[in-house]
This record gives sequence, structure tokens and C-alpha cells, in this order.
Amino acid sequence: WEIPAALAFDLGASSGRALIGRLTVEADGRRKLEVSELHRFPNYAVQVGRHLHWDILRLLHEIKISIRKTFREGYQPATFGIDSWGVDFGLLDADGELLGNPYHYRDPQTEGLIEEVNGLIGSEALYRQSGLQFMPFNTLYQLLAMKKAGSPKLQIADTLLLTPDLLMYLLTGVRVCEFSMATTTQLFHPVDRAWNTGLMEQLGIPPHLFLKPVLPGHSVGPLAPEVCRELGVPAVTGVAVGSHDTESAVAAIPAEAGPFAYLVCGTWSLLGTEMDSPLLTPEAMELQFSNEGGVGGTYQLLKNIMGLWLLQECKREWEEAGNEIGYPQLVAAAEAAEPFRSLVNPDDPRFYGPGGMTDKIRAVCRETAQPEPRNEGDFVRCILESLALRYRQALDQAERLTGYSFERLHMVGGGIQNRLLCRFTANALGRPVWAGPVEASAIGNLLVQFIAQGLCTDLNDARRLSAASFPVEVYDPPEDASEWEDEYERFCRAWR
Ligand code: LFR
Repeated sequence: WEIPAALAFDLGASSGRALIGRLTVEADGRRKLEVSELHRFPNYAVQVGRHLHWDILRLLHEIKISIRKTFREGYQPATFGIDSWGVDFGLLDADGELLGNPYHYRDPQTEGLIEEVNGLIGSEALYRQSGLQFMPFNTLYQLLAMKKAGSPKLQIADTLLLTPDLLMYLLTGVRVCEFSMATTTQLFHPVDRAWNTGLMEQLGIPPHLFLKPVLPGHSVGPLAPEVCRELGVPAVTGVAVGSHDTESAVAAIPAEAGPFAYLVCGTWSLLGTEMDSPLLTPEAMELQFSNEGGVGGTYQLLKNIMGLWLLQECKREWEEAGNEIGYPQLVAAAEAAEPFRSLVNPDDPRFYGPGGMTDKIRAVCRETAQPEPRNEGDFVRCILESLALRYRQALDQAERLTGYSFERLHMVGGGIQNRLLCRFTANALGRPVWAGPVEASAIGNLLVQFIAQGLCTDLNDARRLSAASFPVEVYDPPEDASEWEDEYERFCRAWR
């Protein structure tokens, strides 16, 4: 008897991982998901001329290495799945060949396009038919930038594939478009649950590029024969999972059915709650919440917050200046630093592009008559406290929008390894934080494969399996949270 297994590729903006998940049964009959990491590789933005790109073939190469390694180590996964960040894509020509390197979502080509499109379509009208926060990276703006630049690639493109679908195609030869990724484009109509061809035509984006979406759990097909030959592996089946990493992470949240709030914490912070259908009210637009399609056909009402990007960028800057300082030291310095010396709005648009992060933070402090951070400890403390207060604001807004009240916040993803951030978040919320699992995206990816393999019945069953398999660490708020309450008021007076 073989232990059922699945292979997950989880691609993040700074690294990719291959994890094998095995469904074991305990002596008392309870099921457990055992996960081990097989391979981890860096992922970079590569500047080429004026543009910032992903090295997609490198990612394909690392995925192939992982597949070979999986079978060499004796694992026999029946399926594999791929999840990644949202919005980015590759274009195929009529022969099915990839046209150039996909752009990185932080490429500056989309500058000014939010305003331009709002002027053309109207922000309310656009929100009602897309349900997305106006983020400069949305696929819509990327395609519009290409169109405005007269991109020859766009002119000859036959099919658009979002990153996980593109990699799946390069491995299986089969083209699909997975629903959760489709909903990150801003070109998908959340109520019709179909491509918004009317909007595409208004903007001059060719509708023929887009395939009809399939739901998470869809079986795409086996590895292509030439890939099996190259790697010396059997024809394992590709499954379209909740291919957007955020949606895979949400699928792994160890919560009971019923309203719950979560924060997926990585380079980005996504704070939200699960809904059956999108919420497209003027207030949801005003507060800039997104409605993103998820596993089980759910809609996730969530706010995209700039997240640990601020810290990652500061760290990179210090490293480039020859100051190799690790996260544990940075967090320790923050812990020792003076509390609430200065706060910033993590979603200040100037923080979005790479480079110069410490100068940007200093500038905000000067403009808002706060002292500038003097050292690493001050910077990191400022970032973590500001994030925690921003989370509180987003959670309050989510409650206002939905009428739910949340007793706690589930935090998942790599960011929860930053225990100071979890503690600050509990303090800022005045509510407990339940942290775990760390590898939520990979786990959610595996869970959807187990649903596809018929080993989990549905999303609730999958979440029960996650709860039974991974520890959760609880951070309680302090008894006296008045200092954080005062700071929260100060934060809300300055930023909405
Ligand atoms: C998180 C994430 C967010 C998306 C951002 C850019 O990794 O997928 O959900 O808004 O990356 O694609």
C-alpha cells in the first residue's frame, strides 16, 4: 500500500519551494498531512534595459530539478500543482512558443495608468465590474502599457497564460487558465464569473488571448513525454490548484466553517475574510478592498497591504552597503528600540518601487514632523509597528464592510516567523493572533491536489486536515492595550 502523495511548487517573489505532502493515518485512525521540503531556490527580478523581468526559464529549470529529485528520493506523487504571485503572465505565439520574458509586476511601465483608466471608464464603474483594488501591477494596466507602447509581442500573441498556467503548459503542453489567477487580472467580471470582453474592447486589449477559466482542482494533464524522458520520471499529472499563492494560503487556514479573518503574511500582507460572493459596494471601493476568486469558487474580500517588502528592501540596502545583518538580529534590534518613535503608512505609493527604502521612510517622517529613524533598530521597529496598526485598520474596515465581528486573526505564511510582528499585531488588534502554518501556500496547494485525488471531500475537510496536522501558536493581547489604542488613533488620524 502506497502512502498517497502530492508535489507542490510554491513560487514567491524572492524564493521558490518544492514540497512533498503525504497523507498518513495515525494509530488512532486520524489522518495527518506530512510535509517536507525537497528543494528551495532563489527567485529574482532581472533588469533588462528599461524593463524589469522574471527569469521564467530559470524557474522552469528549478521545477524540473525538483521533479527529478522527488522521484530519485523514492516519493511517488500522483499529482503536482503550481502556485505563484498574482497578475503576471507570458504570451504565446501561434506555434505555442513563449514571446519574450514575462514582465515583473514592479516594472514601472504601468505608471500613471490607474488614473488614465479611471478617467476613461470611471472608477466606480471599473470597480463594479472587476472588484479589485486599484493596484498599478494589475494585468489590465500591464497589457494597456504594452498596447500603448505598440508592443509587437502583443500584436502577434495568440494566448495569454498567467505564471502558474504558463509553467504548467511548459511542463504538460496543455494550456489552461485557472480561476483564482484570472480574478487577479482586473479583466475578469466577478459577478458574471467570466472574462469581461466589453472592458477589453474598450481598452483595446485583444479578448482572444484569454482562455475560459477552470476551477481549482481541475486536472490539466500528465507531464509531456519529452519532459518525462528528459527527467527519467513517470507521467505524473498536473493539477490546477488555487494557483494564486494567496488563495492557496487561504485554503490552508485552520479555521472552522463560518466567518473568520486572516492575514497572509509574506512580501505582501493580505488581510481579509472569505465570502460566497463578491462585495462590490461603493464603500468597498472607497476602502480599497479586493474581491479575489478562491478555492471552492469562494470570493476573498481582502486588502492588499505593502507588507514585509518594506523590511526586505531595507535589509537589501544594508546588505548592499556591506552590512550583512540577518533577520534575527534586526528583530532583536527592533525589540530593543524605542516604541512608537515614528510611524508610516506602509501603503504609501512611494514604497512600491524597488530601491532607496530607508530614504523614503526618512522623507515620510520629515513630512509628518516625526523623528527620522537613526539606526536599523529604529527602522525595523517603525516598519513592524506601522504594519501592525495598518492590519488593525484593515480588520476594522473588513468588519464594517461585512457586518461580521472577528474574535481573532489567523496569520499564515513566511512572515509569521517574525514573532515580533505577530506580537505587535495581537497588541494592535487587542485580540488574539493564531499563527500557523508557515508554509500555508504550499499546504493549500497540496490540499487542493488531495481534493482532486478524491482524498479530501471539500474545502472544509481540507481545512480540518490542516488544523490536525500543523501547530498553531497563539499570541494573546496584553491586558492593558491602552498604549496601542492611543497609537491606533494617532495612526487613523494621519492615514485612512
Ligand atoms: C502575494 C501576491 C498578492 C498579489 C501580489 C502581486 O504573493 O500574490 O496576492 O497581489 O502577490 O501579484
